[in-house]
Amino acid sequence: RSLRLIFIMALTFSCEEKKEKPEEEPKRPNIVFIMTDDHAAQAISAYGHPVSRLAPTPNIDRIAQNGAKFISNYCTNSICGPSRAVILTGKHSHLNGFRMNGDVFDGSQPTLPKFLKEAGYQTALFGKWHLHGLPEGFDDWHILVDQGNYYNPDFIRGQDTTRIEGYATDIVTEMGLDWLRQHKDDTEPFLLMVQHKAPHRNWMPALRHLNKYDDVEFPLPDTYFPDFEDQVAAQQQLQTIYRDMYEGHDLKMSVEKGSDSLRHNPWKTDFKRMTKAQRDQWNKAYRPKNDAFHEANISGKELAEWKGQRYLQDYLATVASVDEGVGKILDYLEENDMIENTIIVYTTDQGFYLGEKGFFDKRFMYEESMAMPLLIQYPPEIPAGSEVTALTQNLDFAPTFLDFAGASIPDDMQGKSMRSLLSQNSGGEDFRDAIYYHYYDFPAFHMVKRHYGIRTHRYKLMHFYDDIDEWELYDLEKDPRELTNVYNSKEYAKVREEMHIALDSLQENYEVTESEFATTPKEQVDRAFRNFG
Ligand code: SGN
Ligand code: CA
Repeated sequence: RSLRLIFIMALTFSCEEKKEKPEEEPKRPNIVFIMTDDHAAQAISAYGHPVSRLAPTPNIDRIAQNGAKFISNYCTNSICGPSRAVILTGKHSHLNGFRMNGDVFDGSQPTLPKFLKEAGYQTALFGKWHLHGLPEGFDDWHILVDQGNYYNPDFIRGQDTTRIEGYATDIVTEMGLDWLRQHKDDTEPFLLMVQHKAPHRNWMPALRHLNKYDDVEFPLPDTYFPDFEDQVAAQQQLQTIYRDMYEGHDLKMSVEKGSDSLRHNPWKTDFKRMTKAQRDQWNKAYRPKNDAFHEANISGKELAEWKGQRYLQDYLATVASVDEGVGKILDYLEENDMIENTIIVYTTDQGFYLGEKGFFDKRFMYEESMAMPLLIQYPPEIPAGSEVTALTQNLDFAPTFLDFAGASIPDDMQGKSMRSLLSQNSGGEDFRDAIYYHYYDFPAFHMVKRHYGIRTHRYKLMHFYDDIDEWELYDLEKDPRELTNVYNSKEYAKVREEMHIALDSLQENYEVTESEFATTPKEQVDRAFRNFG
């Protein structure tokens, strides 16, 4: 009998212990991180740009309505791999070692997923990786090969590469949902990264969206035909829509009326990999609009504007499937009671041009490409509909997630946790005075010169170097579109001096050394062999 009593007491004790335990442990939220590739803020209706009003993103906007919209979030280096490496490490490119696409990410270094794993999180990643080498620190992953393809993309998992039939955005969304279904009842919190190819070049919409915006006329920016006075690097870039886009590959223009053969299409694989049924449906949708173009017989300015329209129609149609995918993930989390304990993030690897300055692509430290849309919801801590005006960067993502997870933030991470900004809903003007930027990938596609610089709430100072030596200074309050370089204006002499001092001190704080500005022998060799397309 006494044995039985001891047994019952022990049982009661252990039950009590079990009952009490969850209350003692701080609740650690799940993190669902959805990141696209090249999604301009101008194409997210929560940001209110006229283009996005004609192509709204109601599901992405739900995150802004439920939580916070960042108004001044920027990347440190506006290009895919580098931005992803900054997100994973919380360190600028010169310290994480991935300065330009084509570098290989040192996967042995400490990263966000590794720290979260140590803290007891499950970690998973699906979709675009683009850091060359395989993901480390994830329990489960399935990545697109290199840039990924829109149709029937190849995915790597472990040692295997498999082609999956379908549309990349839908496949990646489904992988994320599948993972959620399998793990929704697990007791450990998780980090799930869902990373899309869309809306990256060459902007191929899903079959269901091939004609989505045919009847919409999007406003082209009033800087569509710029003169680039005192902007030497901008004069020399190769990312102008009506001059540098490939008429076949990018703009899907046919060689002549009645034909489905594409004009200049150097990378055949994007279309060749489609099944016959997909290609037939594609041609059926594009043939009439291409024929109408040939009939119109336009040239000059009119042709340049037509190209801008075709670009926006396709680009925004690829965004449509992203928005649908975000909606599915949000619905799933809502229906399964996971909203209260999940931080949901929507962002993209960098900003993008939708015709501003005549551009597509990114790379420049100018606003459109440096800005990174960022929306975060987490109802227990973030008031619905907040706006954060603090100067934040992708550098801050890892520290923020670690903070929410209750894990310690390593001293050598260069970003700051944004958690206090989110919970206070105070805007956070004093979070940071200035941010640092450095783009290295020259010569390369689009030929944007190497440059670095500083942005404060009001001013931006940039230095283009390597094969040129040009400084630019902008007063963003008076000139938000960065059309007038005031670097040599007397009126701004004092600002210029202060910005130089601030830049020097920022570089010192971020441990930027002289070697950052040199061309390495490897790059010199690359220059000789690179194919600029
Ligand atoms: C590809 C694109 C470029 C783009 C780079 C980098 N050409 O090379 O236009 O700038 O990727 O993009 S493509 O026609 O082959 O798509 S990034 O998002 O990966 O940085
Ligand atoms: Ca990108």
